[in-house]
Amino acid sequence: MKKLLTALALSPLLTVSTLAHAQDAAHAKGLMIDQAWSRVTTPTARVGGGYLTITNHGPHDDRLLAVASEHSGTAEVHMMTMQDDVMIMRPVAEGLVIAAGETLHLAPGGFHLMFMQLNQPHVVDEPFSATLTFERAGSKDVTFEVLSMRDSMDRAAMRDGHEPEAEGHKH
Ligand SMILES: [Cu+2]
Repeated sequence: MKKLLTALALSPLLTVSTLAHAQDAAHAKGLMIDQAWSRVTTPTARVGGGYLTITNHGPHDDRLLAVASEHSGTAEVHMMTMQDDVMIMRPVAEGLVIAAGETLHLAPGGFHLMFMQLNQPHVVDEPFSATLTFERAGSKDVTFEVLSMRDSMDRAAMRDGHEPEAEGHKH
């Protein structure tokens, strides 16, 4: 990071045009990602979930195609469904559609990200990052906070009853 800052400082023209371009891209593509979180895992866990809210402010539907992170060998977009009275989860085959103008919540019990072949556990207050690849918006880096079991239950319960705008209080 220090190297990058030095390089940018030495070339002010590059800095300005690069930042302006990045901002244009973020607005033009119209996807907003927030409230990315996960829950703590046991130290030897091989899988962990990822939850977030995606809002598509753009005029076109978009699609979440892929997920990758350094702390997992593979990662997938999953959905939970009932099969013969048992909750099962399976990969979303053709990518997860975020329709134009819609907000999609990935939350426990529904759509979620599944980080697999973990090479390190999810530890409370140690955020991790992942790269989400969208059909139109391209790749986006997202930081996931890691909540304790208790806090994650609160977060999941909040999701059931309220839109994000109503979540005024913090724990
Ligand atoms: Cu899953």
